[in-house]
Amino acid sequence: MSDLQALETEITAAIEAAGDMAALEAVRVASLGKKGSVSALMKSLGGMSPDERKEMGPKLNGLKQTIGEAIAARTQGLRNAELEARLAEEKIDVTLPIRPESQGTIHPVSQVWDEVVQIFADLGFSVAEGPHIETDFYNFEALNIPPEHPARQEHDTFYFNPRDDGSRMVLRTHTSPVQIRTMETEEPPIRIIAPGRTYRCDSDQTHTPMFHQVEGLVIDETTHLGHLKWCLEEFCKAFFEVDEVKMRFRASHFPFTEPSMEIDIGCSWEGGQVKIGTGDDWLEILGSGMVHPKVISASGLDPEKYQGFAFGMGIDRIAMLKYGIPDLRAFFEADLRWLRHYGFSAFDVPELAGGLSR
Ligand code: 2U9
Repeated sequence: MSDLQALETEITAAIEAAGDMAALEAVRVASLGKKGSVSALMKSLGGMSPDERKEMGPKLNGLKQTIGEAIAARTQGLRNAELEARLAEEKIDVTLPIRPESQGTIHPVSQVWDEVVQIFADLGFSVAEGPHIETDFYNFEALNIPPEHPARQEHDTFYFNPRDDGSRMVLRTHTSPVQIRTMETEEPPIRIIAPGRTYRCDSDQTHTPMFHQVEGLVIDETTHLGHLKWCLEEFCKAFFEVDEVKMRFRASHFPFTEPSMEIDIGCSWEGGQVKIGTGDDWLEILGSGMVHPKVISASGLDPEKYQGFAFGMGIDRIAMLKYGIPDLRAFFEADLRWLRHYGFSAFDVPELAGGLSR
């Protein structure tokens, strides 16, 4: 074996044996570095005769290239091994149960929101969403609430600064704009609920500037008041988890429905606790009615062909009723003791088959 071959064998063996990047770098410096063995041989070319140089030059260049390639291959091998080791070490088993010390809870509003969605999904409704910052048209005009209508005062609206054309955007005072937008874009039959945040400039023991509503809308060619009554009765039984519920439909007035009804459910009070379903007392829980023909045509549908019903309720309010929570303002104070007391386990996912709440 020639000296050059012996050197190549020695260096490539050292490259293969390098266990990490630092060891590999040391082999590179010792061979191809400024004072390395191969570099020294390259320098010796200058002192050779032309014939010797002709013979040795290509051999040394070949050696240099072989070592360079061996170093590059080993570098890649070491990087791959490094990555494999990291992946093995940092592997997370997402199927492991959560740590017992985890103290997060699901807020009652989120829980009740999910319960309502589950019940209406079972009745064939889908969930619709829309912007929180709305135009006057979607929040008022299309809902048969023209400027100067007395209902505008009741809505305690948060207005944004006027735009160049004088119009002012509003924080939606109800989720009704979502239904208008749905009627504009979808062909009946329509069966939707619109749960979401709503905003009114009002704050006392029973009102917060931001609160949660869920509204519903059914539009088809022959939808009538009987459908409304059945649907809301089914909702109340499922939500309060009772077999029978006494209901009272009281004539009311909303600009967007005609006729309009407020719905009370029977209840009784035992030891300061309300019992839902039976009894001689009443609790108001819903507003409802047949959608006003003007609202149907403002959304681009033909009121001669289509009719339907709508309803609305406060999620915060029905959460308080169902879970015996006395103070609305505590909902939004982020008090950990309150959340631990009234919050739900993350495993308590509401679903009808297993009972909504356990
Ligand atoms: C369209 C047509 C009709 C939605 C309705 C009510 C009655 C109602 C209140 C309940 C308590 C609001 O949270 S609350 O203060 N809502 O009484 N809402 S009918 O009617 C609509 C909505 C959209 C296109």
